[in-house]
Amino acid sequence: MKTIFSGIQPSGTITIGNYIGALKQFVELQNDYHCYFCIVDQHAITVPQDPQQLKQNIRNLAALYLAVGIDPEKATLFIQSEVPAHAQAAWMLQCISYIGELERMTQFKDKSAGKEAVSAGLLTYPPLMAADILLYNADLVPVGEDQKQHLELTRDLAERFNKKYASIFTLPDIKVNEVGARIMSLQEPTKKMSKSDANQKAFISLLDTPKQIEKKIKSAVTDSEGIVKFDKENKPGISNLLAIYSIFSKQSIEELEKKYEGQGYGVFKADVANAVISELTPIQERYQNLVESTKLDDILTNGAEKANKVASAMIAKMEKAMGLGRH
Ligand code: ATP
Ligand code: LTN
Repeated sequence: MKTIFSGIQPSGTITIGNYIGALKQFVELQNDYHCYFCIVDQHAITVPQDPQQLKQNIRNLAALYLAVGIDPEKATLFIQSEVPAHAQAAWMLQCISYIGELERMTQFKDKSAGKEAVSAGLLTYPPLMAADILLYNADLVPVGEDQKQHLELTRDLAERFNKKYASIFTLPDIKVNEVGARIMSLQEPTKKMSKSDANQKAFISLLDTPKQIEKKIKSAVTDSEGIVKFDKENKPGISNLLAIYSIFSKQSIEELEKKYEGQGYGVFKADVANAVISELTPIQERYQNLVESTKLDDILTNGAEKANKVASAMIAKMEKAMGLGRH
């Protein structure tokens, strides 16, 4: 059976972008692959986090993974910082990464732009991500489109290591969904929806109430044409809502375009909101039952134990290959 690894940062409450681009695929994939799903808290601290809030976000994210349908009997769910091998491997991979290639990453450029103090961790984020994936010899990494560049770098680092030291890493392939690989901000539909956006109106979180969802979709930026049609270039706002609606209602974009022919944006937006609400309500109910439970702790402890076994064996191989210690 092939192996999958993917991670989500506990840098806020996950959005419908994370859900559509990542989580929803995870649930389907867990039946056919050996899966590792990670709460990448060490990635989250590459930008400032409030410690109390971070702790809560980690727990919430774990509960949400389960609430959307990740089954701990099938997949290994764990917290990155509870498996020290990630930081150990990241250091070794940093030492074969070039500053130039890290500086070229668009996520680094976006997140550091205009900031006075940029952490070194923001620059060395990709070798940590490569470590996550390579430690488990993952064959496939399901992510949103924004992670393509990081995946390419992961393959480059794996190849470099394999050539220079010993051929121990599997080169992972990226898996991006066709529709919904990039859900856009509701306020600036040319920018990706992001859970850490300062503007709360830009995203819908998985824990938003029906009222909040209705309001956010109602105030989503569109255009003045009044025609419900998919045209990413000229109608990014409506196209984004169509993509969201299509996924939540399981109707094709063409079907939806037909359905709303001759109608304004008001009815369309109300229906988009309803489709989102009806998918999120049962998830939120399951989440409420899990978030404060000891069952959640047991699942995470068990997950970390399983991940530790696999990852520490790979660390031994990496250290041996590089000549570290007394292996
Ligand atoms: P942050 O705002 O803290 O940078 P984020 O919301 O961009 O976080 P991540 O935790 O970095 O999300 O990503 C988790 C997963 O969700 C990744 O696979 C990523 O590609 C996917 N993802 C993130 N945003 C979107 C989006 N707008 N559309 C589709 N997929 C997305
Ligand atoms: N960098 C990713 C999150 C992430 C990840 C991973 C995804 C960290 N490690 C390993 C897939 C595999 C992001 O910002 N979305």
